[in-house]
Amino acid sequence: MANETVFERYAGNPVVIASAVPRANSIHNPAIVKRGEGDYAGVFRVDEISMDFVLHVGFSRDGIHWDIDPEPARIESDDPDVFVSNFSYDPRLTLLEGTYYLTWCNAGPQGPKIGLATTKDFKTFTQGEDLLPPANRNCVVFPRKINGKYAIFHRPSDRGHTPFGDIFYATSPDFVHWGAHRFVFGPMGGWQSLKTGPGPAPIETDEGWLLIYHGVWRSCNGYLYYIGGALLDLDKPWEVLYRTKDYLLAPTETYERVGDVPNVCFPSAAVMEPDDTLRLYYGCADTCVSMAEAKLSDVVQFIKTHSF
Ligand code: BMA
Repeated sequence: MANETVFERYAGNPVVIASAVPRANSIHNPAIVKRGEGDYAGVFRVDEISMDFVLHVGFSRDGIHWDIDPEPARIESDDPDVFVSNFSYDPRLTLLEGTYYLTWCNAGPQGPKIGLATTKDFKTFTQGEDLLPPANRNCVVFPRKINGKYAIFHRPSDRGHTPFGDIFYATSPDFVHWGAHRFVFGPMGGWQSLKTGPGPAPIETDEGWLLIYHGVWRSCNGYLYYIGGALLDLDKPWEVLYRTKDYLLAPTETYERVGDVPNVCFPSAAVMEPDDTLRLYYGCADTCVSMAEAKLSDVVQFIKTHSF
């Protein structure tokens, strides 16, 4: 297949399409975790036939065939001032200290902001205060504390189709107060020359934190979304060790090129499988969900040998 270097697309892509949910116009950009053999759970972005953006939970035994709840996820708070917006999109999930942390873009009239909820069973989610105020569109939680603090990558933005995108690192002692923001990296030449943003939860490797991210190139016809990877220092994750100059995946298949927003590969979930296999889930053309696999060691090696 065109442009495959390390990741090999699943031959049955796309794995989830809009017909999985009665009210869906499209389903894409999912957060997915593997809870054990034969037990996958996810939170999917569903753009409804009203074009409200809502989150739906799904379950799967093989990570390929999914049952998506026809009703939106039950994300609840005792505080009426803490609520899920009807413009909720791009969830990310991280298992941290035995609890799943869900972050998503909980956009409001003041712009995109980062929502936060936790769950242990994916049946109900307890919503907390928004993790970050406007304008911020991407946030993912690290799977462990770093130097005694909780840690995130996030991506400040504007209210619109943000023509910039730099990834920042921040920490918190209590998951409430976030600070010590450090610039990690931003746009560089080629396919990532307009903006960048963090994808799935960082994966700890011997060579540093693996961050799979999206990079955007602006052509005369609009934005194109690509998938890249970076290795970041384990103790100082704002320090970039290596970062792909060549992309890991680009929109070339019909289901990546054609849809509500054409030419989009948007990485949002990564699952480790037996035999060092990394399974990457990504949204395609803001319309459906696809999957690609690679050996984790090959991804790390590719990033090291195809870096700036
Ligand atoms: C980004 C996000 C994603 C989307 C992408 C392409 O800004 O909104 O949800 O997949 O644009 O439209």
